[in-house]
Amino acid sequence: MNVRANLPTTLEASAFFMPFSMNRQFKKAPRLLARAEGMYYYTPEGRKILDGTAGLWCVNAGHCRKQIVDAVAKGVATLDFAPPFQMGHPLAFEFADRVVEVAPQGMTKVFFTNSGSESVDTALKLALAYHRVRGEGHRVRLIGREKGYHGVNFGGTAVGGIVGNRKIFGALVAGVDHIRHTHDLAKNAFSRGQPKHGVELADDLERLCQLHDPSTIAAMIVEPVACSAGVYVPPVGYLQRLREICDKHGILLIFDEVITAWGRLGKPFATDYFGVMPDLITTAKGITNGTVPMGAVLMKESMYQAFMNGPENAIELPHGYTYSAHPVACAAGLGTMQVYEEEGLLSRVGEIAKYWEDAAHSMRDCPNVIDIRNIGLIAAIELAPRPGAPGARGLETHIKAFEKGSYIRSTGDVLAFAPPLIIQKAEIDQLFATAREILRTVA
Ligand code: PXG
Ligand code: PLP
Repeated sequence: MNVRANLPTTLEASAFFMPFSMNRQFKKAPRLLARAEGMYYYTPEGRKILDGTAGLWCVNAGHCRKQIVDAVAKGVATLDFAPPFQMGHPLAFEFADRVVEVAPQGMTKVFFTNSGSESVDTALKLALAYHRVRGEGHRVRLIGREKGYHGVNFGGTAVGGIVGNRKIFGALVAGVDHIRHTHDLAKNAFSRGQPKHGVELADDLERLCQLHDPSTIAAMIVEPVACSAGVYVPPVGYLQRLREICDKHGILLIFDEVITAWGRLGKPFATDYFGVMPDLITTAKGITNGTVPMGAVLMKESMYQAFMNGPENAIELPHGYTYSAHPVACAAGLGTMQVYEEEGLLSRVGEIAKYWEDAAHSMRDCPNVIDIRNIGLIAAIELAPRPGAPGARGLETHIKAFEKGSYIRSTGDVLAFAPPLIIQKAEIDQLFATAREILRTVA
């Protein structure tokens, strides 16, 4: 047993193994956040930090919104936990119905999880099981895309396409393949919105169909806009083409909307924005404004009904989490939906997207900038890697931005911007002014 008195007091000696972090570097020079309100974080010393990334792409309504905080407080004091297997509580049903009201037309059933990663693994299992219960158990393959990010569980890691997230974790899941990514600076650098070139990259799915025999493929998963790996906006016509190929071969199309849902593109979901209907949608993050962990998988009625054909005294889907539809998460979600609705946040981005785009592209003359791309309230500035030190410019910018009072995330040498949807023009100016000031100093 570790005796309390012997426990360390400095962060460097702390027990906390930080996720997706440079532990040793961080613990030597921490960047701590102590509280938050609206568009801002505050450090323990009281420094104000403009949140340029909505936390981790999740705090869409801004921080510590009273209605959500109150809903959580009331929720936890009323029902702290209820078993979700063979038992229920009213908020789970109410929240599922509320989500479906906002969801793209035709998405009528909801399976709750606790994160984007769990949503992805749930959707992949649903796809396999759906084929199986319909007598197409030969569809066992799952297709992802290079540079895709689908969370960190085994299924999501396997269909994901970020090498660094995969390579130390063994053989992952059998039967997975990937189509090519869509990043093409030679043709599409400095695109505003959807790039013009690259619809034909979707035909790579057809190539995999020919390679594997399409009747062995269960599902294709893509992020409508690939955010985590560096913001890759789909070329014009690309998602439509993927849909057509999936339809031709009976393959389910999964849109991973963990980031793109809940107003990020100016519509409730990216599915609405692009006008392409997937068979399954995964989401998380903004579903509770990041307050209480929660995720969800949305499906069409026909998929749900495919599972409802067996005996009524049998469990239809042997899958679920202890905390599926957790009552406090449902309370947070209902509070969140109320804020989104009252403030029109799921369509607000449409009003500021042009201003945002212009502000982002005004950075073009900064040193080392090789691309700027944007869609909705998302933007990325790609920097040329420092010779021999890829990622160093990105990280240095992130650290300096924090010192200058802005939270700007870097992924490799790509700076990602995705603030809360409540951002005002003055704050957009401030965010890019900080970035400009720093980029001038990053050699
Ligand atoms: N799918 C997508 C498309 C995501 O963006 C996940 C799944 C996994 O969600 P959870 O809740 O399990 O983390 C994500 C998460 C970044 C960053 O810096 C992005 C995510 C998570 C952490 C960091 O871009 N996206
Ligand atoms: N591992 C063990 C030993 C368990 O008993 C459980 C759940 O009962 C799990 C893992 C899964 O946990 P969760 O349902 O929170 O995902």
